[in-house]
Amino acid sequence: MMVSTPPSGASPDPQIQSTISEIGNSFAIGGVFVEGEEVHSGHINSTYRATYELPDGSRQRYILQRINSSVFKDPHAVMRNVERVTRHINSKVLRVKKDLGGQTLNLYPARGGHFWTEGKNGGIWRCYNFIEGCLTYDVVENTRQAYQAARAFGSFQDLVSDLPAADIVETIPDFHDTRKRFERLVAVAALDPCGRLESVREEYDFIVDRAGVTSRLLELRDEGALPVRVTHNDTKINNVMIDAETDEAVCVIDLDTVMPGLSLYDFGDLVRSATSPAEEDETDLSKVCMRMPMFEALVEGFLDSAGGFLNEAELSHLAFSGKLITLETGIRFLTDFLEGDVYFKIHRPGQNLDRCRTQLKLVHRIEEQEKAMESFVRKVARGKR
Ligand code: ADP
Ligand code: GN1
Ligand code: MG
Repeated sequence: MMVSTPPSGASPDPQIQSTISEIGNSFAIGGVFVEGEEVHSGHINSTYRATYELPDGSRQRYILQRINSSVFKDPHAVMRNVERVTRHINSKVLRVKKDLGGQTLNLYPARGGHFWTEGKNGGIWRCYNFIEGCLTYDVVENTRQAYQAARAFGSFQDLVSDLPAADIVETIPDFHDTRKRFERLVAVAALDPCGRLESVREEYDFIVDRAGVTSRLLELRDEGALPVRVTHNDTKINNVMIDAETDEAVCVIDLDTVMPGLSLYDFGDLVRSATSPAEEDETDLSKVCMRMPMFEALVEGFLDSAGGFLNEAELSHLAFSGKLITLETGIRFLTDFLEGDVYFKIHRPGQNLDRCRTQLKLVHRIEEQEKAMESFVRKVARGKR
């Protein structure tokens, strides 16, 4: 599925119109409010596209977004990070490339001097420029999109590499600590607050069988083999805007989890979200697979932009990172299902369990091809030395 414009003919929800026009009024944006529509991609924040008409009759679009404050306990800290990161990227793009022709993410100031405003019913809202001419994909359609997305996230890492880690707050502590994610699943399963454990025995056992791998990157980090860098941490494929005509990756979005992390988390989440042709909540598990050509395109793209700074340990764990982050995400979906769906947005009962199942199936598919994936990485890395 891709996300661009809302379904045509859908009648605007009056509640959304009044909320969005009111929130839009708080920001320093020009023109007359025309309409607001909810964007239904993304599992965390509430996102709306707002259209304004300018005096010359042209239209200008913006993204208005309410930060999910049960996921981000300190939304003001999230905003400080996003301000810091967008400022850094914009000034660097201007200084280094001397070109702002491409689109970058920009926050608009709100009345009162901040880059956020508080909604009437609470909640912290922000306003971004709308990245025009682009789509986001939940499922990658071709290898060019995969290559482009991976290259964009590698470049993003390069761009933020000189951002002092001390300037960035950890918006969600231990976000990619797979071991802690696993331990939390075990703790929640022991309590089984919604009485759902019996229905997920198979999935739970699949994860417990793989407990051994959950600490591997953490140990390498603690030994100093894997450097801690400022990373994106949520490189899901629909967090990069892709040009609708050329399939070029135009702009990395969703900056809420930019914080110190491992490069491998970013590559791993690309493998998780870009190699399977199935939707994340697909119920026909026979559709889930790890498409080798997509993996190869991800490796090529990531190494074209990040290959110059990745070390040997990072390179030799690229394939493993795909398996690990897919397992970790399966663990997180299962934990949320057992807890009663309190973290990820769901649109139907059982959706988090379906999401968990596709992740575990993909882990299995990666395991079957892990050797071939590793040898492809070695081949490409050798060629780039
Ligand atoms: P979440 O944290 O809920 O995933 P995102 O910031 O990823 O929120 O936004 C959700 C979706 O909204 C994205 O996948 C994308 O389709 C759309 N979107 C977000 N920011 C922009 C933007 N600046 N321009 C155009 N579309 C955007
Ligand atoms: C969430 O926000 P979104 O939809 O881009 C989640 C990621 C998960 C992903 C799974 C802050 O990403 O960590 O990998 O869902 N974001 C947060 O689809 O938890
Ligand atoms: Mg997102």
